[in-house]
Amino acid sequence: SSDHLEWWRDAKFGMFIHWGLYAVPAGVYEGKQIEGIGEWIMQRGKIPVAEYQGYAKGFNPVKYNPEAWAELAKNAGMKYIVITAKHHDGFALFPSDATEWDIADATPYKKDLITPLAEAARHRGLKFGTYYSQAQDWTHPGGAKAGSKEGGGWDDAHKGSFDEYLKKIAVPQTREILTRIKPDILWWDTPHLMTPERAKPLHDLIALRPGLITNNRLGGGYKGDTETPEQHIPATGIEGRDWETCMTMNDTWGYKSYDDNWKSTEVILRNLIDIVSKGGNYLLNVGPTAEGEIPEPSIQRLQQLGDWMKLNGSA
Ligand code: JFZ
Repeated sequence: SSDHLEWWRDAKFGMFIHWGLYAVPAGVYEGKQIEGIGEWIMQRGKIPVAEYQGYAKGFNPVKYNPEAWAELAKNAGMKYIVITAKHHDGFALFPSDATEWDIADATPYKKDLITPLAEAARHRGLKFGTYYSQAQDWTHPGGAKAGSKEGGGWDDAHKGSFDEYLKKIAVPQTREILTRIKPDILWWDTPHLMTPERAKPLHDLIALRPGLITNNRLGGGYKGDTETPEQHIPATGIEGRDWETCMTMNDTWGYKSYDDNWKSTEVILRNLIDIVSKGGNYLLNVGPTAEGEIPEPSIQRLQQLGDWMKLNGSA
């Protein structure tokens, strides 16, 4: 409940983008469809680190068109975009000096994926946010793994100190994001193993970006600015807190080639109206392919939402 949230409260509707190397296997490992959300395939398939790293060589999103993505969001009536700068697989979609496990060093594409989207968004008057998995990291030694104690994992390469991981990867990368990409929103996720002592150095970095909006998933007792109900709409909103329902259009965040369980445009529109009527924001997800394309069913739905917005004077 402070002024830096003013634009966010007015915004109501944003685009969430889960994009990363998991779009290469796209839900299939060793010829088998792996159950669950696509961006968790490394964990669900217990894929060894060295093997997963091979996906980077197949990640060459030459069809990526950040201008078209920002235009799609804008025309759907969305006012901001939040993209995965690093998800749980530890891979950075921006060039990072803290690691070689990033777009610049590990892929044939080599070019930053995040800053061009920030620029395309801002060029259209949209705000820009970065998702950052601060605790879970399934590649860098010591990173947290859901369901495991410190140092646990499914590969010897996971062994290491969580505190060292925070010091060498999470803190420097958060600083890179805040000073180079300069987002308006920092979207933390899954605070596994986070304590007040561990969260504090990350929390202290927020001061680098005056006005930055953060969510409630840093951990260590920090509440952030916004609640993040996941895949559901609280029946009567959330008393005394700003909130944002994040939701998929099908059943995955990261791209899966065979997930065809798309919500209808009507359902998505009803969700938006329901959420806004209860005082919340709607962060609606798209999961682009490894070539850099937003799936056609998502594009169609966003265009239909835009048609409704124009009829009703909100885009
Ligand atoms: C997390 C991630 O693990 C997932 O891959 C995706 O990025 C999603 C947006 O966030 O998943 C969660 C986090 C929190 C809850 C459920 C799933 N929760 O609080 O119920």
